[in-house]
Amino acid sequence: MQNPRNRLATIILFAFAILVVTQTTTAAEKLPNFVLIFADDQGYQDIGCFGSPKIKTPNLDRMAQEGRRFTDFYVGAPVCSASRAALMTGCYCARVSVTGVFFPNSSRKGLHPNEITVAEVLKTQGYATACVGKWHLGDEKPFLPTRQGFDSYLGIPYSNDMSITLDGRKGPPLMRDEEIIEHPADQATLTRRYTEEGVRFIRANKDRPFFLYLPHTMPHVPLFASEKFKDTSARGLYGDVIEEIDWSVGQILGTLRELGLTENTLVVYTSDNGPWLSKGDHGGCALPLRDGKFSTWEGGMREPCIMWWPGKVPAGTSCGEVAATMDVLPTFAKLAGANVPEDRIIDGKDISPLLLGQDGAKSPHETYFFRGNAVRAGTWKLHLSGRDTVKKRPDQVFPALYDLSTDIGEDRNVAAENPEIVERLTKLIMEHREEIAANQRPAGVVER
Ligand SMILES: [Ca+2]
Repeated sequence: MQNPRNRLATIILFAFAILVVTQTTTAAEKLPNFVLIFADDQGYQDIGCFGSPKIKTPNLDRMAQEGRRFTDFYVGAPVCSASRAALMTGCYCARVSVTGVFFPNSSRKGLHPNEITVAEVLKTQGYATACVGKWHLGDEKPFLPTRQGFDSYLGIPYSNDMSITLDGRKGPPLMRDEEIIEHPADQATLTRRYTEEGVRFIRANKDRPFFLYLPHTMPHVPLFASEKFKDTSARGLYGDVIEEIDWSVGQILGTLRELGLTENTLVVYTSDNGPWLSKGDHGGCALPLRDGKFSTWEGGMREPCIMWWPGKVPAGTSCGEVAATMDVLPTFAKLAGANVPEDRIIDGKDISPLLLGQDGAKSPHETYFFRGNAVRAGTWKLHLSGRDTVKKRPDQVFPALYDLSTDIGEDRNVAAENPEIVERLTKLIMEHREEIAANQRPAGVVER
């Protein structure tokens, strides 16, 4: 028999233990899920609620009605690999020395395995993680998603116009984890199969925090739509492809609704870079922005973006503050209670005040740099150089200054009228170049 004092102590200890267990469980239950849907080469205008005159996107439009559109949302580069490096690491792509595009079997390069991806950050909080779609941060084994924080992978590891030859057959491979399971990949079924894989992952992990990264292979050329969507859009095959991705978004959000996960899941939709304009009808549209993929004009790096989290992200709103894909890592970390790496420079910032619609929330970026040759500061954008990929402008001179608040199409160069602003922004670009050069980390290289 315990004496009364010991019994009281035992009871208090027991009650305290229950409290601790309960609080820990509650905290674990409250960790939000993340779904990041990343299209490939989709233009600023290629969603109904971003102004597409012909492409029908009822699911993305509903996502925007129930969530928040970001109108001034940027990617890290106007090409695939570099853009993905910024998204995954929370850094300017030059910081991690991934500024171009990786090719299979030739470059032997990839995002350095020592880089800490958003998936690795979330793993520290016990998240289930999956990458479904196009990786494009290196196809050698040490660079694959399974080596960068993702529990599983299904997809083509690079662009769908890149090819390898196996047993005399050419084309891109479909991989599961680290093995090729289909070659060449049956591209007309990819969007559907990625969607099914994503839905399966959400269902399997509905009772624990999860991160689904869904970087679609489409609408990068060559375009493929399934039989159900082929020849259905008023915008031709490109429209078919986007409308199938829109269907996919509907499947993902519908699954979250069905499982009762809507109030605990942040879904982000955007694209890796602007439209490939030289592909004509098979490319997208970035209007009213200037130019597209490969360029640092707005059309190359400003993307349509929708964030959705019913009850948290204010419904039916839009945000015109500057935000970027490199903000994803610090923002997800903040919302998941995870630490942002402190042993290295991370350029991205926590934009949760913007997505949660906090009163008076402002962009954390006083400056945003475009490949080290342009900068946006407030509504000013200065280019020290640049090129147009389709509509050539022989009269273009540099430095070129635009006020995006009145000239979103970067059409009227007002550098001559604003020498002090040109001088100030030029200095910022120079300082940025020097800072990156002094604090650059290497890409990964496989020795053979
Ligand atoms: Ca791309």
